[in-house]
Amino acid sequence: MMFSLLLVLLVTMGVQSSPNPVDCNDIYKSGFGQNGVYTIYPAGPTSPVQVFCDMSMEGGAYLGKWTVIQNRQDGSVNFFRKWDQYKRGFGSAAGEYWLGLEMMYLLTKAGKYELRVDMEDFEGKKVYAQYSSFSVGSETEGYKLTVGTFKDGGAGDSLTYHSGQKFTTIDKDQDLHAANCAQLFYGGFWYESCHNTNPNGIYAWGESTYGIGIIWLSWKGITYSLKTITMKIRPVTEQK
Ligand SMILES: [Ca+2]
Repeated sequence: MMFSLLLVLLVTMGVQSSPNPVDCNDIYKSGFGQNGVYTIYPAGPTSPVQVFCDMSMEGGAYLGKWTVIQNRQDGSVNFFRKWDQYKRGFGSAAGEYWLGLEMMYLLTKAGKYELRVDMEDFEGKKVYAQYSSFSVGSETEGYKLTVGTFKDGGAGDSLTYHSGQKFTTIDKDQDLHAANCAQLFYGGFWYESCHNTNPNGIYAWGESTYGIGIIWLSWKGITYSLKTITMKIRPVTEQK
């Protein structure tokens, strides 16, 4: 009896050792190694948010684990949404979703993160693009995007063009084009005038009218809409 109580106490203490994980790396460190949906608290203990965690290993070395901030895979979620939705996030962590700009801001304000964009075409080919840093400014700063040095995983670089840009939605134009790029290209993004990538565009099953699909220009061009695209971030750790 005493033993059981002690065990329950120890298990409870163990779970509570990281009571409010801010990202998937914290989840992993507290003993959860499976890919899947977990709850994180980037905005504090009263604001839980569900995310998909990619806990996979790379080359055996310990590296931080990936927190998915954006995912497209089947067209099941509508991404043509207004500012408030892009700010708060939408969709399902088990499928397609957008984490939300406020959460991205809070996460990347608290620590240094790198970004990886994984993508796949309808022939089953997979490539990626990686950036040495990723941060999102505050709402006052227009949720401005900043990405660091590009590393090629076969996709080429279609995101550096967007670094330094504010976020634009159908109802909030903060891009550099005379018109509203979100209205022109049916998405919401850190448009410039307008884009080299449109990950939140229309799920178009391969063939896209000019620029409106899920585009990654440097890999498949401006009229190919990808099968999947996933944006994920992890804390930058010192290499030892
Ligand atoms: Ca504009």
